[in-house]
This record gives sequence, structure tokens and C-alpha cells, in this order.
Amino acid sequence: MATTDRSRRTQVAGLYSRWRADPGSVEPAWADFFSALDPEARASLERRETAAGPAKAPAPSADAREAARDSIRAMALIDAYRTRGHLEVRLDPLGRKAIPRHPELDPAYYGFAEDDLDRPIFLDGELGLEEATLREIIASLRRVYCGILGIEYTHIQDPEQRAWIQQRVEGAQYRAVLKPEGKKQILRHLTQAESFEQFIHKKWVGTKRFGLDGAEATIPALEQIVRRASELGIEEVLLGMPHRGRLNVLANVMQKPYRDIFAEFAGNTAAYDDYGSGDVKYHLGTSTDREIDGRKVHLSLTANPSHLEAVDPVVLGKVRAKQDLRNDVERRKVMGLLLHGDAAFAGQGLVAETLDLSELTGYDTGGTFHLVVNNQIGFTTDPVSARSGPYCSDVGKMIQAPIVHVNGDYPEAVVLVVSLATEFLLHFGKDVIVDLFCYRRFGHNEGDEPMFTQPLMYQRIAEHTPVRQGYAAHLRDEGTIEAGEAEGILTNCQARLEQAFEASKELQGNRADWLEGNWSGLEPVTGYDARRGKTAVDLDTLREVGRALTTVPEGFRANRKIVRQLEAKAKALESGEGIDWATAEALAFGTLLIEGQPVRLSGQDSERGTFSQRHAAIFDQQDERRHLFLDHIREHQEKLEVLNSPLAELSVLGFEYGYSLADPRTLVLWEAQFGDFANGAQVVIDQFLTAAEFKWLRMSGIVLLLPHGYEGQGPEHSSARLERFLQMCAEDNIQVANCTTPANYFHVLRRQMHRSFRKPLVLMTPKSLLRHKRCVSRLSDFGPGTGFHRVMYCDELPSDPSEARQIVLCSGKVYYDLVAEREARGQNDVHFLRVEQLYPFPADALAELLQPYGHCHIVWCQEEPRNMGAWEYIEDLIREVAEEAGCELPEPRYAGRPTSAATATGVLARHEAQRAELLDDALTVGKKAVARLAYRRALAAEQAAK
Ligand SMILES: Cc1ncc(C[n+]2csc(CCOP(=O)(O)OP(=O)(O)O)c2C)c(N)n1
Repeated sequence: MATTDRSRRTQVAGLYSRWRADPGSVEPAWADFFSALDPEARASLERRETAAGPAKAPAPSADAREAARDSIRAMALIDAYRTRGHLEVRLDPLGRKAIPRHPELDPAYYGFAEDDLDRPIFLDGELGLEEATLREIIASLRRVYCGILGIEYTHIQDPEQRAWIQQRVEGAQYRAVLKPEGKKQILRHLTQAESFEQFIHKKWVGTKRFGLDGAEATIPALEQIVRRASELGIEEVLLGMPHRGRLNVLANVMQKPYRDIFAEFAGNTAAYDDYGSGDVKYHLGTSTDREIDGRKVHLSLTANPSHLEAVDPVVLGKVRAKQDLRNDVERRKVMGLLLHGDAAFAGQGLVAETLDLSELTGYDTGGTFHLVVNNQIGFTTDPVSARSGPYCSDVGKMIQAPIVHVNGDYPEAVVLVVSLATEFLLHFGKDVIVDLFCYRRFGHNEGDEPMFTQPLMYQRIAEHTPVRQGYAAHLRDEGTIEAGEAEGILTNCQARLEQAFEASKELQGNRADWLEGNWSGLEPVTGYDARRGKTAVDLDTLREVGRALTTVPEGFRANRKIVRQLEAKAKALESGEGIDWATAEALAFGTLLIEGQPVRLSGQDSERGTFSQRHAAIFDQQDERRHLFLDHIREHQEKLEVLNSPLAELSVLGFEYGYSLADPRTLVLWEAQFGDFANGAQVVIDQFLTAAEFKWLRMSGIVLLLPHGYEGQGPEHSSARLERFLQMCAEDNIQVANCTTPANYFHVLRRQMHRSFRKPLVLMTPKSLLRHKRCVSRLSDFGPGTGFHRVMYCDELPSDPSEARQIVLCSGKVYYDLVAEREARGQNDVHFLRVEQLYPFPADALAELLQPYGHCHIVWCQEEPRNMGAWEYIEDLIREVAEEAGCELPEPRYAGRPTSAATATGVLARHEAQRAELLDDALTVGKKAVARLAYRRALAAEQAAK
């Protein structure tokens, strides 16, 4: 016997002796247990206690000791089955490997011998039994824990949750037999799943469909999840899933007509005729209203990119938004259901990030159902190369989710398990994971040859009876269906597919569904005009918001430094002068809230603000009570959520993006700690934010706040990689801006909600400018008659434009450096133009503002290195506009840092030297351009002379 076990037994024996000496010296549970085992000793103790107070227990009889030992050992064995039983489950439908016996599931491990098997053991209600023989105990445990499904739940810390599962799996409900109609329903779903794949396989030979063949049990599983959830009150299920089986789910769960899917296979679709670039069919989303047993359930499958798991947080953000829209505070009306591949679930870090959101105040969605379609392979990679742990689902343990592994060749077990998991999810509002073991009948896609890499697995698969056939035979054998009934169901399905195929030939193609439901009233954008929207607010309203912003509630012990800041803020609002960035932002939020538009801002440390600038909420210095200023403007106003997010970019941005997809009336903002960290969320930016409107006809009004600016803080605290965003700009997909005044920031934020369309807004946001004495606005800049400016002159022109010799175009913080340097030099022949919105490029406004500068040299000044920032994007655009405006020398000259591999230097002195040089470059009139102009004039004169 293992030493560990021996020591465990010694420990228990020690407890028993202690209890006998003094019953109060052991845990009450052990005391109860020992006294239940040894009634004689208990009775004697009670007698002596009443006679003469607490007393020593009599020596136990040999029989009692033996019985206690048996019980204790049996308990240890039972616990081992609860914890390790899953390791002896026949999970692989292909049965490729013998299942090794786990030593802790062997009674010998606990000191039991062969002839102990039939001795009755006292169990005190464990496994629902007062007493049983070891043989009976083991049979019962193996039936529950080592059949065709393995349950992992003993890692859950909450005793109530553990007990809930234990009672159900060990109780009768779990072994409940499905009614004949339920079984036939499973057969019908399996038949639909199988015949759909086979039909496409035959009609479009070798075409990629990422079939569900081998994992057909997914369809009855999904049906059952939706059914059980709807029985328990869920009205809306939002699904996210990868490529595998997606067409099948679209057809058989989302009930997208077969005809439409076949038309897409034939390349006959009109969805993108008017708009957009479209996407491959196994990425598309759809939604539908299903009626299940008289109850309505709305199902929606979110479109997703190839990037596996990227859709997870997006779906959950949508779920959260829908819950908020319905005021579903209990989170029992809308539920997320995510499907995963085994390799992706184990491999993609985003899974862990997404699970981590599940119980956080700002991101909780009341529990998500995770169904892993585990075909035991990832493209050509075996599990041994794909993960370190035994299961692909191990990551779920980080949130203590219950995990059930089930053999997909046993569809009744699958249905039972997903039912139970749905009940758990909705009872505890907690994520659950079902790991559906199956296989992939063909290659990764249907054109792939799997025998190249997994010959043995695929020989097995070739010989393996498909699940529908196996289940049909089983139902026939047990008499649930008659001979020929399964074949009848199959013929019916095939006939429906055939009819749909014929109908698809006639199909003119469907128009895409967009701007429906919550999006109705919004419209696609037409034309590139100023699109200012009505963003000005009357002064009284601004002051009203200002009051809420600067009022500390009676008796609230605010931090003294913050009180001083609030006083300064109040003074600025009162005088109407010197309104800073954070105040402008709060005014934008506050005015939206009272106009009926909720605001949701999330990011790392966003509540206080990374730069201690926001203080959206303050905390009582003695009891940490929280006061959220903008929640107290008026009695009837919308809700502001400012959330400190977990330290994760990809999942949080994905979540917020998802939120913005479901709710166009809320201003949704995601803030990066520094803009530099936004590239951790690159997949969401590249695959969703910038492209979704064109791939899937889905708009979003999300705002990205990305602190950006070269201030000597080194390579990872300087650049939000503006160039990357600009490179992705096309077809009017997003907006990119770098505002230089608090008022312009106020207007650009409000503009998001005051137009008839939604577009993501990427904002480079300031750091040092948050406290820069010049970077302030007047209250009147927010008031009547004002709006967002895409291009701006300097605040004060140093001379008449006719006296200028050079016009420097720039964007963002460098403007203030230029102004200071020009002042320091006492120079007045260089004027500045601020490009506040970089995309859509404000060509019309710029051309107009350039008019008075036709005689000037043009310079583009930026603080980023030449291969970064806006230069490569803007050079041609400036030239084209300048030509249009009739500028004499339309080519802009570059003044900025030289090209660089790292985003910024980490050496402060070098940073300063570069800064001085680029400012000097920008303010030195002409430079190389002088020679260029002279040359060009000479050339022109020569030509004129000819
Ligand atoms: C993030 C990401 N990396 C790589 C790929 C390429 N890829 C497509 S499917 C696949 C294998 C996925 O295996 P699994 O998650 O087990 O799902 P299965 O295809 O087996 O259903 C890979 C690597 C991808 N789509 N997304």
C-alpha cells in the first residue's frame, strides 16, 4: 500500500482515538461520523456525561473498530471515485486505447482484500445508502462515475455547488430513462445532422464545409440545451462557434433554410450586391425565432472570423448588452452558448481570458454554456502535441466550472448531461463545460487526406459505425422504434434536402438582414460630408452636469487632494474658462446620460484613470464607499458604467465590441492603459472592428481611447501605433482622430451618438496634455453653435497668412510643442494646421484652410518615427489636396523622428534631442524644399521661354 494512504489511515485512526478520549476534540463532522459508527460507545458516553459531566469513552469493541475502519476506507474509496472516476471512462468512441486502471480506484489501495467484497459496510447515507457491501458500493460508483461520461466537479470550492452535482449524479434523476418520444427526437436530430452533411458531400464533392461528420451528437445536444434553457425561462440564446459543423448548426438549429445554404454553395447570393465584401459561408451569422413546446426562443449566431475563439468575448458582450436592454438583472433571460474545437479551446489564451470575465461585476452574464466539440484532433495535430494537461477543458478549472466529458456515440447520455449542465448554469449563474468526445470522419476539410498523418485513427474511423446508425439499431433492439422507422426518417430528410436543392436553383438570393431590431432607425452612411451631428449643448445643461461633477455628497469623506481638484474644476465651470480634458469628457458623458443615452467605459484602471485624471468615482476615505458623480445629475437619467477591467486587452475589447453590436444606443468605450497595449487586442481590431461592417454588415459605434504621445517614457509607453489603424482605413470603415482640445474631444464623443449611423472611433488620447495649461477650452466651446472640427488653425495666428512662409500640418500633442517652440523663437512666419480627424480624411476642410497658404512651403510634422505615425498615410493625401487647392509647392516635407525599429527610444536625453531636432526641422522654413522650389521655378521659366 502506498505510504500516503497508510499515513491517511493513521491520521483517521488518530482522530478516532482522540474522539474516544474526548468527543469535543475533533471536528463536529468527524464526531457525528464516529458516533454514528459506534452507537455503543455513544450511549455509554451519554450515560456517563449525564451522571458526572464529560467523561472518557469506554474502550471500543473490536467489532466496532473494524466497522469504523471499513467505513472510513469505503469513504476514501467513494471520494476517490468522485474525484478520479472520470479517468476510467470510455470516452473515445473509437476506443483506441485500453483505459489504464487508476490505483486510487482499486479497493486494495485502501486495504480491502478480495474477501472483504461482500461484508456489509456502514455508509450513513453516502451514495443514498445506509449500508452496502463493497461490491455494491463499487458497482454503484462505476455506474455513476466510470460509464460513458466523466464528471469533474470536486475541484469546486463551493460546497453547495458540489453537493448539487453530487446529489443529482448519484441520485435517481440522473439515471432517468428518456421517454420514447424523446429518444425518437434524438434520432431525428441525428438523422438531420448526418443527412445534411452527406447531401453536401455528394453534391459539392471536395468543397470545404468543415463537416460535423463524426460529431453529429452536437445537434441533439444543442437542441436540448436550448429546450431546457427555455423551460427554465431563457428567452434568448446567443451562440458563438467555429467553422466545424457551422453549416449544420445554421441549418438544423438556427433553421436557416437549406435552400439558402445551397444557393450560397452555388455562389448564388445577393446579400452583398448592394454593400460589403461578404465572407465565406462557414463564417456567417444569422438569427431566428424558434418555438419549442409552445415557448418562443430567439436564437442568434454571431458571425466570426477564422481566428478561433475570437468570437467568444464578442458573444458575451452581446449577451450582457441584451440583458441590460431587457433589464434582466438576474441574468436569467438571455444566455450565451459557445462551441469550441478541442485544440483551440486548449491552445488559445483568449479562452482563459474569456472565462476570467465570467464572474466579474461588469462582465458577468449569468453563466455561459461551453460545448467543446472534441474530435480529438486539431487539423493534423494530435492531443499530445496540442496540450499539456489530460483534457482540453482543463482551463475551465480556473473558474471552478463543472466539466463533463461524454462519449458522443451515446446520444442519450449527451442529452442528459447537457440538460443537467444547463440546470446547473441557470441555478448558480455559473459557466459549465461539456466536452463532447467524438471524431472527425474526413480530413480537416473535405479536400484533406487524413491518412497522411493519422493512418491508424482513420482506419478505425473507416470501420466505425456512424452514431445515427448505431443509435437507430439500439432503438430498434430495445423496441422503441419499429423496423424500417429509422430508414423512413432518413428518407424523409433526404427528400427535404433534395426539394430544397431544386428550390435553390430558382433562388434570386437573399438580401442581408441588417439594421433591424435595436438597429432600426439607423442607416448606412452615404457620401463623405462633414457629418458633424448636433453635438452642442446649452450652457445651463452643461452647468447642471458640472454641478453633479463637482458635488461631494453630504457626509462623504473625500480625499483632500481630490477635493482641491474638484474646487478648481467647479471654478473653471463657473467662470467658463480653463476646462480641461477630463472635465470635457465628463461633460460629454453626462450630457449623453441626460439625453437618454447610457455610457459604458471599461479599461484597466479606468475609474480613476491611468493618469489620475478622471476620478469618475471617488471613495470615502474611511469606509471606501463609492460615489459615482455622473450617476447623480438628475432623477431621470441613463446609467453610467465605468469599469476597471481585468488586465486583458483581447477579451475586454472583444466584450465591449460585442456590447456595441447589440446596443447602438449606448456609448461604449474601451480604454487601453497606454495605447501601446492595444496590439494585445489586435485580432478584435483587425477581424471585427475594422472589417465587420463589410464582411457581415454589422455596425459598431465603439470608441477606443488610446493614450498616445512621445514624452520620453520609452518604447512601450509612447505609441498606440497610429500607423496601423491608418493602414486599415478604407471604404469609410472607421474613424481615426487625435484631438488637441478638450472641446473637440467632447464633440467627437457626442458625435458618436448623434448621427444616423455608427462607426468605430479610434482616438489617440493625451497624457501630458491632460494637465497642460494651454490644453483647455472655454465653456462656450461646448455651447450653442459649436461642433467637432476636423481641421483647425492655431488658436491665435502669429501673423496674417499672407506673411507666412511655411505651413506646418500636424496632429495631436506635437502641436503644443510647436507652438511653444515658435514662441520661444519669436517666429511668426510659420503657421500651423491641426488635422484633428485623420480618417475619413477631411480633404474638403483641409483644401479650404490651405487656400490662404498657396504660396507656402508645406511640412508634415509628427513626433513618431518616419515609418510610424501618419506620415506614410498622409503624404499623398496632403499633396493631392494641396494640388487641388492650387498650392505652389504641393509636396509636403517631413519633419519628424527618423525611421526606427523600436517605437521610441528609452534614453531620455536622446528623446529630448530628437524632439528638439524635429521641432527645428518643422520651424526652419524651406530647408531642402527651398532648393526644390527654386529648381521647379527655373524649370517652369525655361519651359515658358521655349
Ligand atoms: C487562431 C487560429 N489559428 C490557426 C487557425 C488555423 N486552423 C483552422 S482550424 C484549425 C484546427 C482547429 O482544431 P480544433 O480546435 O480541434 O477544431 P476542429 O477543426 O478539429 O473541429 C487550425 C489550426 C485558425 N483558424 N485560428
